[in-house]
Amino acid sequence: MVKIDIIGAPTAFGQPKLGVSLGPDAVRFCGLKKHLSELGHDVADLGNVYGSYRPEYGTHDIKNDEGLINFEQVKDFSEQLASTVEASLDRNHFPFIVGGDHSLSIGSISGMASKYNNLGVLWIDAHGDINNSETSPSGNIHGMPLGVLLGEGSEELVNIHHEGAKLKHENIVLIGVRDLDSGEKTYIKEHGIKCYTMSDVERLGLDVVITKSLKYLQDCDGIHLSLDVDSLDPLEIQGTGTKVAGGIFLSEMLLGLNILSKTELLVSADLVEVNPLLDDGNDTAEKAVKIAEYIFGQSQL
Ligand code: 6HN
Ligand code: MN
Ligand code: MN
Ligand code: MN
Repeated sequence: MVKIDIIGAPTAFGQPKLGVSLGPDAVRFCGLKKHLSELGHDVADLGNVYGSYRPEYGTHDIKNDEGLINFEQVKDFSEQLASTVEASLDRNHFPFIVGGDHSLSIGSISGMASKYNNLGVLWIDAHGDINNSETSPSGNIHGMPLGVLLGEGSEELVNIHHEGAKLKHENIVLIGVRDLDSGEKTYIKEHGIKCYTMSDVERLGLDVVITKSLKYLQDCDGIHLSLDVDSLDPLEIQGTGTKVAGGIFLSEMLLGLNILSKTELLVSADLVEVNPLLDDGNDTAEKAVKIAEYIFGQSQL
């Protein structure tokens, strides 16, 4: 039994498309709390975290002098979310953050890093999200959370919640990537970051990739999962803002998560980039709930 805190993170400031801030409620409407409770967990829904800026009033034309879009909004939201996540850890609960765009991981992982000095991260995503103000082709901060958490780029973002980098290069595993920017490729190679591309997932199977990743991260003091739904194949997932062909199918994802759910090291998770305004009905949120169930131990038997 896990004491799960569902934390809604309805931020949209990290990217340009309307609707991703509705993700947390779309997932709630599919019965997230009920389904996780039925697995025998003690589940609380803490509601949504809001910063000082309401997501529905987001504009997408404010760049700071480093070229970062909605910098103040992202910084402010990240501080709020980090504090909420840290408070959840103070109660010995499992923070489960539902987004919202992927810039939210700056906040969630900064909160985690206040208690974990050697946190491991599994980043399941079509993208690397490891840009910084210099390498980003877009200025969208949802493409930069890992860069920020590794101490790169904007100092003010790097110093959110506590000063300095929150993660070590050797404690990160990227899984399912198939759309890396050239600066990201260089960075990953230069720092020797562990990376299972989509081709690796196809060759080995996600269950094997997860098994190898857990072995690789075995000396960490905890593992955080950050799962971007655009890691899944767009044939199955419509409701997300940056779709890339040739992704993971849901059945394969569930197989991998089944392995992950068995490790005691898993201490927190983000489920991000559900955008109901781009969806076919509320299908992506339905699938997100299925994914959540498997993170928390659901199995087919
Ligand atoms: N995501 N690499 C592109 C960029 O703008 O930096 C896309 C990022 C997508 C981010 O999906 O969370
Ligand atoms: Mn409790
Ligand atoms: Mn992402
Ligand atoms: Mn992505």
